[in-house]
Amino acid sequence: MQNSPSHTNAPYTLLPEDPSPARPPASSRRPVKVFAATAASVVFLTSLVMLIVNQSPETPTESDHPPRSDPLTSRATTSFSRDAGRLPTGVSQGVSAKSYPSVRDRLSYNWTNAMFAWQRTAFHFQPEKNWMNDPDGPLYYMGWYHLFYQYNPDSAVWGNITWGHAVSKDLIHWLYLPLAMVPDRWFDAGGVWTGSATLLPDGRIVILYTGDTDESIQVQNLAYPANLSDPLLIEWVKYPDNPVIVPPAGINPEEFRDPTTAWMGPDGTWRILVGSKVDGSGIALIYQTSNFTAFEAQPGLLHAVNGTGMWECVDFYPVSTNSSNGLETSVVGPGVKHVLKASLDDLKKDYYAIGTYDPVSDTWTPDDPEADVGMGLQVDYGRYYASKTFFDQNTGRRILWGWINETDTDYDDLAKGWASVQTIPRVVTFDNKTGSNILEWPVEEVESLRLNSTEFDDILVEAGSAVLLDIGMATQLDISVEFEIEGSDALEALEEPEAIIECATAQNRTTLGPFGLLVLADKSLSELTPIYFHIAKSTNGSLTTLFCADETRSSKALEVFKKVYGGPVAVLDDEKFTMRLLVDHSIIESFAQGGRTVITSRIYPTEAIYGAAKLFLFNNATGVNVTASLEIWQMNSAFIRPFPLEEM
Ligand code: DQQ
Repeated sequence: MQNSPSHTNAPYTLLPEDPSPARPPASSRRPVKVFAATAASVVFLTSLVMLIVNQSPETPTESDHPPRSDPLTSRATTSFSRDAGRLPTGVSQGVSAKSYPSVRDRLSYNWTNAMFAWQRTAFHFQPEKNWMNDPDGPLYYMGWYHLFYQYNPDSAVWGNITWGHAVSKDLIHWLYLPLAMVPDRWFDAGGVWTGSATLLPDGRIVILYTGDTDESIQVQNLAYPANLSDPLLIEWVKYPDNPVIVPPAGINPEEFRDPTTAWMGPDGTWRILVGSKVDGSGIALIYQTSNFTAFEAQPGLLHAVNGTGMWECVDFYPVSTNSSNGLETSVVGPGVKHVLKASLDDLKKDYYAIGTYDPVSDTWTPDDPEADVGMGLQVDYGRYYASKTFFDQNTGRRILWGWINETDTDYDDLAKGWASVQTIPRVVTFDNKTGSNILEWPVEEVESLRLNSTEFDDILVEAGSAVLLDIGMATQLDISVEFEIEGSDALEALEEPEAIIECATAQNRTTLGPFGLLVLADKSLSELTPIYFHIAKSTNGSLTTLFCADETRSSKALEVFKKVYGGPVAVLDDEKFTMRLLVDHSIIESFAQGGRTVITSRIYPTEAIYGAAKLFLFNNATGVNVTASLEIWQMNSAFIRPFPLEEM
C-alpha cells in the first residue's frame, strides 16, 4: 500500500480572538437529596425459582396488532432527504449502523404507546426523537460540555446523517442546540460522519470529520467554530477547500473514516489517526500536519491487527500509570501508557489494548500481543459501539462516551419514533491493581441525581433462591452491591471443569454460581434480566470469574434480539465481588470490580415495567450460599430539553 499526502494550499482562516460576553447558563434544577438509610427489608424467598421459570410468551400474530400504517412501506410520509427510493441503512452504504434484526422483519410485539413511553430513559442522553448513533467531537469549552452525535433529523433509522449538538454544565442535564453540521456540500453530501475535536494551545478548536462525498468516497474534512467567543459554539464553518485528506492508494475509498483527536509529536507538529482495512486486517493510518489544512501520510501505520476487519472510530489516548488523573491527549513520557481502541465493524464491538507509544517512530506496541486490539479486552461487553474519549481540562479527567444500540427492529423504532441512547459518560483510568486494563466509572456528577437510599446488610441468598428487595419503584436506580461466598475455598475443588470459559445463561448452574441481581423482573419472574458473577474452573484447574448479563428472558417480544453478554473480570485476593448498576428504564449499565468489566444492556420488557418492575437478589449456585450487602438509590430524572435560545 502506498500512502499519498492530500492536497491543499488554502490558508486556514484565523478565528476572531475577542472574547464576547458569556451567555447566561441554562437553568438546571438540582434534585433534592434525601438520604434515608433503611436497613429493614421485606425478604421473600423463592426457592429454585429461576430453575422452573418457564417463559411462555404470548406469541404476537399479525392479527393481534391494531391496524396501523407500515412505516417501512409507507415511506411517502417519511421524509428522507436523499434517495427517497431506498431505505437508507448504514450497512448498505458500507458503514456500521444497526444491523440486526433484518430491516425486513415485520414481526412486532403488540406494543402500546405506554410501553414505548416507558422505554425512554430519564437520565441518559437521547434526542427528542429520531435516530442517533456515534458520539462525536466531545469537548469542554467556556463552561460548557459539548456533545455532538450522529443524527438523522428525519427518521428513526440511519440516514441523512448530520451532527446533532447538545450542551451541559455537568454532563448530566443537557440542552439541545441547533444541528451543528448538515450534509450540504459535495464533500459530505452522503453524510457528515464521525469525527473528533482538538483544542489547540492558542484557543482555537478544530474538528476533523469524515464526509461521505457525492460519489460515496470517504474523505476527511475540517470544520471550526464561526465564533470562538460563543460558549455554545452554535455555528460551524466547513473549510472551503475540504477535503483535507483523501483515501490513499491501496485503500478502499469506502473504508477510510473517523479521524481521531490530534496529539502533538516531539517535532511540534500534530498527528491524527484514520481507521481502515487492508487484506482483512484492521489498521490505523497516521497523518501529520502543522496547520490542519495540509496533511501528510506517515510512511508506516500506527498499528494493524490481522483478521480484525475494518476499524471504525479509532481512539488513541494516554493513561497515567501512577495517578488517577486523566491526561491531555499529547502527553507522553515515564508513567504513561497508551490505549488504542477500535470499533470492529465486523463484530460491532469496541476492543482496546494497553501498550507503549513511540512518538519518534509513531508506532504503538501492545503490552500483551496475545490480547492485542480485537483479541482481548472489550470497552464494554454489552450493546455498545463507536465509543470516544476526550480530555476534560475542566476537571482533569478523561471521559468516555459510547453509543447504546437498539436490538429491536427498525419497524419498531419507526413506530416508537426514536432509536439509540448514549451511555452515562465514564471516567477512564488505568487499573493500577491489575496493571492490565482500564477502569470505567460513571462520572460523579450522576450522583447528584441520587434521592433516597435503602441499605441491606448481609442478606443471605441460599443456593437456588431469589430474594425480592423491597425498594418501591425499581426503574430509576443506582445500585451498589457486594457479595461474599460462604466457604468458597473448600468448594473450589468440587467445581466441574469447563472446556469453554464464557458467559452462559443464568440458568446454567454450577457449584460456584451464578449469583447476582435480577433487574427489571416482574413478580412472577416471567421477565427478568440477570446481571451476575459466575466462577468457572477451566480444564487446567484455574478459576475465572465471569461477569455476565443474560438478556434471553428480558422481554416477551419475540422480534427483539436477545443473548447473553459478558466477559472475564479480575477479582483480586483482597476483594469481594462488587458491582454497580445504573438502571434507567430500558437501559442497564453494569460495572464489575470498580469498572474492570462493563456491560451495557438495552432491553424491552413488556411486563416488568412501571410499578410492576422489581429487583431481586439471586443465587443459582448449587454448592454455596452467598451474602449480599447493598445500597440502592432511587434516581431523579435529568433535565434534557431544547436550549431556550429565544430567551437569550
Ligand atoms: N458511524 C458513522 C461512521 C462510523 C460509523 C456513520 C460507526 O463514520 O464509521 O454514521 O458506527
